[in-house]
Order: sequence, then structure tokens, then C-alpha cells
Amino acid sequence: MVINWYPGHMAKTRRLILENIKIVDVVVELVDARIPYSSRNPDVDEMTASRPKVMVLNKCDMADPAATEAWVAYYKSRGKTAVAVDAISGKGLGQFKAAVDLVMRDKYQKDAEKGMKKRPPKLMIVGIPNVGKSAFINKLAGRAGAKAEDKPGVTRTKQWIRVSGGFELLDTPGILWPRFDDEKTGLHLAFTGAIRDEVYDIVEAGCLLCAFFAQNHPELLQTRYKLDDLAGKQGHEILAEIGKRRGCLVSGGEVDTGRAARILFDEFRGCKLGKITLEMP
Ligand SMILES: Nc1nc2c(ncn2[C@@H]2O[C@H](COP(=O)(O)OP(=O)(O)OP(=O)(O)O)[C@@H](O)[C@H]2O)c(=O)[nH]1
Ligand SMILES: [Mg+2]
Repeated sequence: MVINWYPGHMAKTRRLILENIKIVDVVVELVDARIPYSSRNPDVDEMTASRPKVMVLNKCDMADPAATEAWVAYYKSRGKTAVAVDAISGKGLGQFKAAVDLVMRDKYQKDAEKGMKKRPPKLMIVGIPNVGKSAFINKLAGRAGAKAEDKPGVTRTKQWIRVSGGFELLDTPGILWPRFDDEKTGLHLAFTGAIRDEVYDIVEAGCLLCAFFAQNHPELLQTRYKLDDLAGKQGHEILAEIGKRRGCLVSGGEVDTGRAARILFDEFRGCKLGKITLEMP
């Protein structure tokens, strides 16, 4: 595994965040709209408590719109400002800017009373690897300033990005670890591609994704892979049927479940099965 979640690493990120938070106005926390619970760092609230926050449900283009709405309402009910964003198309960025203005209102007012000029807010963008921080920063900045790559853990060094007239942005200093305290969270991170495929058993994860679909969206699997009724079927049986449908056979006629699982994951992550949110508030 490329990312080592050893305590020294966490201590370093914690120290960097606490150091940098003194010079920022607003914390922008990105989560994956498909897994808003599992894609949050468990300690981020505590580390960033001294600053106002805007929650961004990123990759909303891949999530179920009704579920995203429910999450935004949930955060709102807890006194948090949240917006849904697609950092690739830029959808939701207008709402995001309005949200920053809203949480900055008190500070602007105090500054004005002191006779200070309104200056661009400094934002710290935080989020676990691969959640779309660089893509978000690029889109806000309107240029390819931060490196975005489809590999968890690509951004390593601190960088301020200036956006003319708008904001000054800082990518997460250090690497913010995801939750890794329960099995379901790890699974959801694996399903969405937030952790590298090499660190878990793809066949086992594929069986569990089949089981998730059988329980929640059986019709979507049935239609896509032309399967018979899924009622009463186990994940591994469904995965084997998908493999058969897609011709993933090894000599002797047995199903290559590894290949079947990779197809399933590629298509799930590519939203070929639909826009699916894995977690509700
Ligand atoms: N569909 C979709 N893909 C996105 C969105 N935001 C980011 N991505 C993709 O998600 C992957 C990761 O994006 P990055 O911006 O590199 O993520 P990051 O949080 O900077 O990752 P690290 O630097 O590794 O921590 C890339 O393939 C992006 O193209 C989004 O809103 N919608
Ligand atoms: Mg990055």
C-alpha cells in the first residue's frame, strides 16, 4: 500500500493542519457524495473547530440526486453549510461561493467596523485522498494549478493557489487519512475506488457489491447483466452469473470471478449501473 497510515504520518498531518489553520478564514471539507460518511476523516471536526466550515459533497454527478439533497438537508439541520458540487463540470461552484460569503459575513462585518478593507478569503481545502480536492481547486482557479490525478495520495506538498478577485486556496497540508475503524467504511471506500485495488480482495469485494445491489437495487443489476431473478441468491452466485454473461471463463468452463469483479467495479465506478449513493444520513 502506497499510503502508510502509521501514527507518525497522522501526527504530521495534524501538526500541519493546526499550523496552517491560523492563517485561513474558512475550512472547506470535501466528501464524496456517494459515501459522505465513509469519506470523512474522523478527526477533521476536532482539528478544524476554530474556523467556519463549508461542506462540499463532491462528485455529485455520480451520486443519487435525491440522496444528495437528503445529505445537504441533514447537514443543514445540524447547523452546517453544505453544497453539492461536480468539480469536473463546475456545477455547484456558484452556490459554493455564496456559501463562503455567508460563513464570512460576521468576519466581513467586524473588519468593516474596524475600517478594514474586504480582502479575498483564504480557504483551506481538506479531504481524504482522491475525493477531488485538486480537481475542485483547478476548477475554482480556472486553470490547471493543482495536480489532479486518479491515484489516491497524489498531492503531497503545500501550495497556495491565488484566484484573482476571489479566493486564496490551500490544498490539504499533509495527507488526511480516512476512517478505517469499521469494515463497512473500508468496503465503501473500496467500492468507490478511494483506496487502491491492490489492498483488498477484489473477488470478495465484488461479491459484497453484488449483495449490496441484490438488497438495494436488484433491478439495476438484472437489467445491465441480463440476469434472472436475484431473490435468495448470494453475492458469489450473482458475481458468477455476471462473469458468465460477460464471457469471463477459464479453460474447463469455470468463471473467472476476478475478471468479473473488475468488470463490475469498472462499470459501477463509471456509473453504468446508475447514479448510486451507498450511504444515507
Ligand atoms: N465524476 C467526477 N469525478 C471527479 C470529480 N472530482 C474529481 N474527480 C475525479 O476524481 C479523481 C481524483 O481527483 P483529484 O482532484 O486528484 O483528488 P484529490 O483529492 O486531489 O486526491 P489526492 O491529491 O490524491 O489527495 C480524478 O480522476 C478526478 O478526475 C467530480 O466532481 N466528479
Ligand atoms: Mg490532489
